[in-house]
Amino acid sequence: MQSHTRTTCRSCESENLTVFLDLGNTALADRLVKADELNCPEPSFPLKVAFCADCGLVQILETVNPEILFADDYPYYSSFSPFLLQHSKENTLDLIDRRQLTGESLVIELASNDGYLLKNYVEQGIPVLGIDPADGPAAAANKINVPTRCEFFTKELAEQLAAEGVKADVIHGNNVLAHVADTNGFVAGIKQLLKDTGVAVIEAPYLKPLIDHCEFDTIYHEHLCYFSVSALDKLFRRHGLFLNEIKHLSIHGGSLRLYVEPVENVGSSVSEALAEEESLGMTSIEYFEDFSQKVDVVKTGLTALLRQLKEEGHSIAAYGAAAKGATLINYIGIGTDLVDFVVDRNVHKQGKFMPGQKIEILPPEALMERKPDYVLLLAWNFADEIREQQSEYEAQGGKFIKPVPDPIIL
Ligand code: JHZ
Repeated sequence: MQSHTRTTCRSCESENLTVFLDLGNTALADRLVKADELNCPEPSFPLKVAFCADCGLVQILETVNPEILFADDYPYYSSFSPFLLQHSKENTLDLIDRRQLTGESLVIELASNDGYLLKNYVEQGIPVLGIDPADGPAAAANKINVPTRCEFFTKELAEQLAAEGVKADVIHGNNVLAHVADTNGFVAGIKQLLKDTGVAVIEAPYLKPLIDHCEFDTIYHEHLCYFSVSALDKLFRRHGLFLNEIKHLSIHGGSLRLYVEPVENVGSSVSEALAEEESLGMTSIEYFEDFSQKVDVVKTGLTALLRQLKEEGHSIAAYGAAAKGATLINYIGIGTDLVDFVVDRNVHKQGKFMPGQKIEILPPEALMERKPDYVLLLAWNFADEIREQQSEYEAQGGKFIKPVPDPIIL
């Protein structure tokens, strides 16, 4: 089966779901099109976003088979962003210190990708285990001596590992909780693998900036859930885990780092966030009701801006063959009539084409070679890093366009 449509909440299984945004039938954001596939039909799936009135979880209704979503040629490699590498290193050094980790400890990462995070523990002599279902990134991790099992993390795998005596002091899970179809099984698996004194440190994009800054492009089939603190709190408690601390992070347009433990010790960061969400009304559907209109304002504004630039005779390219870029260009309808090419540092993406709109992906050097007048920042979350690298392009008169929350020329 390629996909199925849910009628109950991914967390609490209530039927009280209300759809507040429909992005239409959409191609898969990380399924880049190869040159010899350009004339083949592309699979596309509904992308409807709903709110659960019982536990407050925002979620998409369609579940695409993970074997299709995270297939062998899954192109996302964490190590292409120096900012992400630095961010991950600081996280590990902080935990080594806070939890007094040693050569006797064990750190597990779920969705460990190419070993970008665990390698920091390996360097300090701390034992690690990576678990990731994507062949390419998992092989890259093993190559740099980050032991990695190429598998999906499920409740069953957790039971198997626990039976082998594997118990972790720290479990990392960055940008994975929102990706798993069996949300409850995944959290139950974490509980199973965590020592009584252990901590799960989980990063996930935060629902509040998504709504406040109209980051609708971060919605795609890989992201099944869009978490508020209150929905997370309920999810963990159901499995005997407690969300004791959160940190707000700027990464990916605004994320949360969650510190989750088997013992209850809720700090002020969590109680304050719960109170804020309650007072803002994020725990009821009204908060989300005008989101669809806000998305259409971005659509109209960005289309008008790009069309005007084209009419004035300017050339436009885009930066970042990001998954979020696929949602943006496909929902707004930005094709090769507006954008000539996309650049991306990730060598696994170069030479392929964006899903849906089939815009060619080239190395970043193409910007200086072809000198487009404008560059649409599809990876707007890395705007500062990208502009720093491309300072020569800007110095020579090139301009960047940031699409959200309001399309602007930087
Ligand atoms: P980036 C990914 O989404 C995929 P994407 C995934 N589904 C997820 O959950 C989120 O991350 C969190 C490139 N780049 O990271 C690299 C440059 O070329 O925002 C990427 O292709 N030069 C797992 O894909 C893209 O831009 C650079 O200097 O939306 C950025 O994609 C930098 C910094 C990035 O995530």
